[in-house]
Amino acid sequence: MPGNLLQQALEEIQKADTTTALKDVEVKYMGRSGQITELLKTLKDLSPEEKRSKGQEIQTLKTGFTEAYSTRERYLQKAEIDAKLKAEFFDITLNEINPTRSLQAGTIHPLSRMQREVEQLFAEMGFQIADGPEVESEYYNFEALNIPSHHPARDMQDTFFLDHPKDEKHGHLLLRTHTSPVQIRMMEKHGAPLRIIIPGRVFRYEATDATHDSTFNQIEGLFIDKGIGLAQLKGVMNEFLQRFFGESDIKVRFRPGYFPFVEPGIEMDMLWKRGNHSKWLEVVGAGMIHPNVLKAGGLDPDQYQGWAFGFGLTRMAMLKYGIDDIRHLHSNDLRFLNQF
Ligand code: FA5
Repeated sequence: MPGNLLQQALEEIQKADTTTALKDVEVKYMGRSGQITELLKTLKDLSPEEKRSKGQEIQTLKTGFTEAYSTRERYLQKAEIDAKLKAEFFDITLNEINPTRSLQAGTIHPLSRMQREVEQLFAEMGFQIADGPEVESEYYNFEALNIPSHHPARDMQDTFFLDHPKDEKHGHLLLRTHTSPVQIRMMEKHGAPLRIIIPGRVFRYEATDATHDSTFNQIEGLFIDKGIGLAQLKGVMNEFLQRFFGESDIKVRFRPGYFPFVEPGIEMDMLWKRGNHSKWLEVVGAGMIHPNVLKAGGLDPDQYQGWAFGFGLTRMAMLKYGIDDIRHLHSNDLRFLNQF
């Protein structure tokens, strides 16, 4: 009976829960010797009238089957794709759940952290923060700082020169050997009074060892106003060191130092403890700004005085964290960096 047959086929189509099972139902009814196919084969033995009525019945059966089949097929295909996608879902919480895989979060480099700390301390003392270019001219790095060419003081800071044509006014380009050239740039730009610090990287063409690197960080300080003296410089430096190193028993010594851009000049050393023995480590150069430097910055030395200092930030990091070789700080060695 075609009506019963359709009923039975539709039930089987609904029951098929995979596309493979559905395919089996299709074979069972519509395959080469499927039940509907077999019914069609019987048509040829019937009389023309019977053929017409039976033919129509079988045709309705076939259409009913095909429609139900395609609807079910589309449904099952979609369900199978959805299941597949669900299985491919990327679980972003996996790293937290799985204790064998830890997430490596980056941290701030000890030098950057120290620089921020120093900036904060000076900001609290009323200093502004500025910066200047790492590629400088001979003029700003030396000339304007009272170090003319052929002055022996140029040899105090061995220099990386850039392969670049010489400029008439500013001379060769170079990698700045200290942060002091920014003193001139600040005077030119802002005039006086000034109270700023200038952190930055500096470069020297010199052999490295445990306390010397060819790239290191300095913090320049600049204070220009009327009636300024060395006493304030010492006061600010002491205050800064006390805040920076906290209550720890730091030992410092001041001594006269020579820099062409200050007069008088001083240097300060700090006691660096390495195991059983300790050694004085030069940490900062400073002094009263030379009148020629004020003039180069466009200021009148009869009206304004000032002092400046240049801290070796990298050396201070060695003292603060007990680092025994300055080169660790630029090694990018995670065994070293992970300690901070
Ligand atoms: C200067 O660079 C002067 N511009 C400092 C200054 C500024 C003096 C303002 C007066 C007024 P000096 O070459 O000494 O000076 O370097 C300053 C500090 O940088 C040193 O005290 C030391 O702490 C650090 N330093 C110098 N050379 C190196 C190096 N190769 N590696 C690491 N730190 C260094």
